[in-house]
Amino acid sequence: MKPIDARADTAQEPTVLRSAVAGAVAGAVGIAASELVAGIVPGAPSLVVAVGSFIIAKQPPGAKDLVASTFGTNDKLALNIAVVVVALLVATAAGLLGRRSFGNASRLFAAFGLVAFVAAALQPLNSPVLAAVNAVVATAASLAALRILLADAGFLEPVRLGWIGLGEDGPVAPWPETPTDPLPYQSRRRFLIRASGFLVGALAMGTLGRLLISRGHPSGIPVSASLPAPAASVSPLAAEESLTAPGITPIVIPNDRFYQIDTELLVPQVDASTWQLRVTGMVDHPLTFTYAELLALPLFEQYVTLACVSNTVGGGLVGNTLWTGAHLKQVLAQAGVKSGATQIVGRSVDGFTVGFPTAWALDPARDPMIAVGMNRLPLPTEHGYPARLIVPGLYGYVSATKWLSEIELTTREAFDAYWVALGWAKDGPILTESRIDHPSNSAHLAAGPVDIDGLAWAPDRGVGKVEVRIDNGPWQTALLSRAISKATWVQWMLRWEATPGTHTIEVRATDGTGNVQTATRGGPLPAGATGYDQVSVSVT
Ligand SMILES: Nc1nc2c(c(=O)[nH]1)N[C@H]1C(S)=C(S)[C@@H](COP(=O)(O)O)O[C@H]1N2
Ligand SMILES: [Mo]
Repeated sequence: MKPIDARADTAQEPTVLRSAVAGAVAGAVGIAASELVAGIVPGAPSLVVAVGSFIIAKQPPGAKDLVASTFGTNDKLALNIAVVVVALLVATAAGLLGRRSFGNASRLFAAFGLVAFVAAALQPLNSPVLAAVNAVVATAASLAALRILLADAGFLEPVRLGWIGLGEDGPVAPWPETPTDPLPYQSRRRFLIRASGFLVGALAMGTLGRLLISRGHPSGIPVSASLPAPAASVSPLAAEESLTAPGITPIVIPNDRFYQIDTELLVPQVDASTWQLRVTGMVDHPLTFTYAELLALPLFEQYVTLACVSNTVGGGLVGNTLWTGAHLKQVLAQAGVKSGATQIVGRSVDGFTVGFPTAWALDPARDPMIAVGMNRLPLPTEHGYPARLIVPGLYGYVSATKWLSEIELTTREAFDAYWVALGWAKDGPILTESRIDHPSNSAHLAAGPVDIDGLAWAPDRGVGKVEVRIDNGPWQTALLSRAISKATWVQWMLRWEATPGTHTIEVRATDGTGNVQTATRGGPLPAGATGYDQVSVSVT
């Protein structure tokens, strides 16, 4: 490289701005390096994700409202971005500190690395060793970049080979008395070139790291391609079990369109060849199943509608699909449930927990399952591969443990599951709900016949009736698809002669026991959202 002649270049006094930029760029280099390590090294946690997950896990009780939406894919992205922004602000502060004392800047970076390490190491799926390695990589990369940039900015002596200036105290390059006599190594051009070079490098490393992380580790865990034939399978759906209307939400949601809710920023990649499911607690015979042993149990299929308690009225956090799995009751019988074991706790490899009454699971009217398949394919990773619980009639947060690792029999009093401890109801029966899918809110329609359609569910009491009313008029009974079972949703439809003007359409469902959906608006905290879904349309 051609030596830079500081006198020919615009030599300048080191500026506050440059130290701030140096800090932020150094922070970006550290974050990007750690993301790259997380992408390349199997098992190394992403520190960004670790800090985000830590925030989700440590939220104050009752705050799921805020975090419920955080579970949506976009909000998870937002949380990741927020973590990066905060980290860059801290790094900027380190840059500013570095003007007076590189030692203090180092300590701030090291403290931040320590926080990221603790956040990562506290999560059950992360290896503390790899978390430590990654935090050290991030800290060292940031410090090296900061040391070089602060020198380029004129705050420190130029970096000599093999020395990144760790622990050095105070600016070692006193500013000369006269601005006409700059130190030879101070150069605005060199600072700009190097800072932008580092930034581009950080973007490249970060992008590559993220890509590798989201595609799973290169040494990727194989997901089994098919399931054994179930001992009992369902027959194809009858024609009456679906309504035909253009664009109507299908009775069975395809796997890639099924809603996803969990506390994970990156879903656990479980290796089914080493995975085990344990049945523990108040049982006569604790059991352990490998994936092969679980698949060797008599498998059965059933359609069950799963819903999220944090779904708002009219929202999409609900889905119906064909699950394949083992009978939970059979596994419990094999284990021998002790009397007094009133709660079944489902634990996930990631530490997430659910809890539901043993009596609910053992009720002869329902067949809860240890599910291994969705729409006749192995569970997708996002939906709990290799196994999860599906308990008809209960919200997911009390029942549907994904990446299941343990079923523990205990008492209701002895344990509060993940969301219950955060202020959500201990019992989570799915409320009777109905939703208008068409027309959409604020739609413009032509006068004449309009088909209104949507879904209604009340697992596992069944849907008895769906009614629609226009502009507070009389409730009109809608046409229903024939319910597959009491545990599934139904489609409904009503033909309406739309007249010019603005109209409000409302829907309500009655469950199989004759109880009408709650009209009062409320929730979703603590037990689910109530109130009727409604849309406004203008007709011309
Ligand atoms: N391990 C684990 N399982 C979990 C959760 C979670 O955060 N972690 N969320 C639960 C919640 S709140 C719901 S609504 C369902 C959603 O299942 P799905 O993502 O397959 O739709 O999973 C449940 N199982
Ligand atoms: Mo949920």
